[in-house]
Amino acid sequence: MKLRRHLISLLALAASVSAFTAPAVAAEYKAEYRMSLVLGPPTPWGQAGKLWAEMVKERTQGRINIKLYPGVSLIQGDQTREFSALRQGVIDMAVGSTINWSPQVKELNLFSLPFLMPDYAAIDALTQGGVGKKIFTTLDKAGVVPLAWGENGFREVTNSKRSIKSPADLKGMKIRVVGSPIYSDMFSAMGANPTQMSWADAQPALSSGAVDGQENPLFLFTVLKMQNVGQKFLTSWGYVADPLIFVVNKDIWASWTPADQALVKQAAIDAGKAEIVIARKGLIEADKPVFKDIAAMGVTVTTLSAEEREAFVKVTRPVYEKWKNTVGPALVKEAEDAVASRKK
Ligand code: X2X
Repeated sequence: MKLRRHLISLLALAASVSAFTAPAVAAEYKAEYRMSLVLGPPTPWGQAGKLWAEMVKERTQGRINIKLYPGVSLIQGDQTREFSALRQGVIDMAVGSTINWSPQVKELNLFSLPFLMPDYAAIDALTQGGVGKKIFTTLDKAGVVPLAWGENGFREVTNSKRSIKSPADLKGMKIRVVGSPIYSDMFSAMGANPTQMSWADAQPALSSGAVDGQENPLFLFTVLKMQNVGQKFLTSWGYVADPLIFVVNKDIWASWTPADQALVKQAAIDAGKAEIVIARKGLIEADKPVFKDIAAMGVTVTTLSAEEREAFVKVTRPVYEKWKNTVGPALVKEAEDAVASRKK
């Protein structure tokens, strides 16, 4: 009897020791992790996700398998809910646009301040410097683990009606804008008639003519052949550029060993760098072949002179001032200084 009791308590001890040590030895890994993306692999954004997933699988020797969910399909296409879904664990990881997460993380509106970033060097000065670090601290506090930067790109405006050279040309034009309110403010300030909708809803709205125009990086124009849905006019104005951010849900991150965390982070950094090169291809060369390709599709391409551009800067300035307070004046000042002293 005594021996039996002794044996039972020994067994209980063994069980509790193994329960205690088990997570450290082999954390609970899921068979598959779910990565959310708005755009799929034909686009640079989709490539960012694909490259990250492939590098992670290879470098963790298959311990971490990631499936891509483009079209934000885990949240039925409602891209402005992506950040909340990430925090809640509906999504395990994402390569997401600062625009779509701005409703939850107000500092991310920084990248949507009109005409803050005049060129690619300006984007880099923000994402690769102190501003980028502050944004990552903010994201960490907001409940996700930020790992690396990628790029959606400069957003250019296209439409089915006429060439846009001045704000007057936009007057009354129905423009699809993303679900982040600063975009409605900007297009209203320019005299257009902005309509907020998800990217999923934007495509049929363009085809049916329910909206006259849209704004997005040019690779999307080419991939979707937007000239076939009536988008005959393109203006290159570079008013905003949206970076992408590679993130992981906090609980998922904590479930991985430190060695795997390091592999996932380095893979995100490497995939981000590679994707930024892809996103800029055809746009940074002196002859900008992407514009030529689009013109060859029968689209009228307008490039603004410095004075023409200035007219857009001027009408959107009140929007900049209003949103500067939402983003935080100190962060905006730091960003303006970083842009002013950028290496060109
Ligand atoms: O909805 C858009 O315009 C897109 C695809 O660029 C974003 O997700 C921000």
